[in-house]
Amino acid sequence: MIEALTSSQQAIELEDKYGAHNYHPLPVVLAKGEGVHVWDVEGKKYYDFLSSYSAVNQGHCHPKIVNALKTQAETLTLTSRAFYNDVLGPYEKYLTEYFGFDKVLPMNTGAEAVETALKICRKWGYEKKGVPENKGQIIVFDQNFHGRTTTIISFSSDMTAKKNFGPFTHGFIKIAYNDLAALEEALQNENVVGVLAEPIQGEAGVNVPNDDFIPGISKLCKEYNALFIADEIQTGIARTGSFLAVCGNCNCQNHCERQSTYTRPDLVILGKAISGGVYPVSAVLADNHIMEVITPGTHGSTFGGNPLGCAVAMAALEVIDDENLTQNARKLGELFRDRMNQFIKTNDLVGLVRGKGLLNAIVINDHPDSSTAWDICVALKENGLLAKPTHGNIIRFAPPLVMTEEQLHECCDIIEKTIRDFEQK
Ligand code: IF1
Repeated sequence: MIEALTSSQQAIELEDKYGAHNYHPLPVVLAKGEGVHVWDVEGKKYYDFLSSYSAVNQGHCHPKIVNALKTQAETLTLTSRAFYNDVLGPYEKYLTEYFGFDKVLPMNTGAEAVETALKICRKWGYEKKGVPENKGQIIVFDQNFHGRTTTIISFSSDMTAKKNFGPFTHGFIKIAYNDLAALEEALQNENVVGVLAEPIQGEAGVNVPNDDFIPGISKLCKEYNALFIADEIQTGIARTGSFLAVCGNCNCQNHCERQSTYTRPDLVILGKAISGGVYPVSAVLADNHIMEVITPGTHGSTFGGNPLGCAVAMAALEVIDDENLTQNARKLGELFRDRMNQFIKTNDLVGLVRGKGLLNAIVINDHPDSSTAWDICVALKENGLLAKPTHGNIIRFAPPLVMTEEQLHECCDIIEKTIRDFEQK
């Protein structure tokens, strides 16, 4: 019998005693979520300004997505891929048409999808580009975050995520982000089979590259016959004010119309908000000439493409359209950065604000090793808004995309008041 929790402190003590200490959460214990709000065990209400790292773009417990979960859960949850099921095909059609690719390989977590994309890229390199087997190299970028499997941390810059987990996987070349000259130099290596990039580096502190960086990756990959792999796990699904962050400044209202500014990667990796934070779903999208290197027995997963996840994902993506969340993210993101830039003129603690759509961050004017950003997040919690530093002195602000303009202004009021009070301490 699971004992009912009577206090937040009790929950924290249970996690401390029985759970691995692989996180250092803010001292708040959530018990309920609805839209842009969450409540703790004692019933205190908060604005969620992290959205579970951009997995809850559609808002907590969105009724349409939860209903899709319930309906499918009472019908058929898992068949494995040993057999067909009546949801996977329709989902694959829906997803590939939604984002404009020929095929999808369905997986579960983001890291699994990243691993899948790396495997597809390597196999394409050997079987299509003619790179000698086991010599394939994939270019990655400093300060990347793509997950926590052994292969992925093999090319991480974060020693905390990497130290003492070796030996590591070979075949990766790491270069400076946002540097097309360095990329062209690295592409001189004929064994390069791909380039893996986040359109905006989330964990690095919402690192927004120059406008020409993403299109430049695509152009150079075509020139040097390498695959451009876009990791849109955190930036995708309307978060940055377009369906995919690689859509750049594309203003199309439809999915992936080949607008002039649209950069089309060779592989797109999706996760997190593809299911609205209701169920683990991830995916790799590519066209036939790439995806055809995957044949029976070369890749798979017990839960990959399960009916429950497919039903949830279709509902979650419909919500993005139904509620115009891409346009809302773009509009509210501009509003948020305007408010923060006005605020920055009035105080010394916040150095700058940066981001795109509703993926933003502020840089605190203190040493990255100081606890100031953390302490500000604890003070924000006391004032009813939940956010968490990415690294050191950077606080990421990423509310659900269903937020209204009035709610966003209220949140900016909370952020500004909290930092002003903090500064006056
Ligand atoms: C943690 C960070 C964010 C991701 C990108 C792949 C993955 C992620 C761009 C892997 C996952 C999560 C993981 C979670 C915290 C969070 C995170 F702080 F770790 F870096 F969002 F910035 N590509 N990001 O952001 O997807 O396997 O987790 O489903 O590991 O602490 P996953």
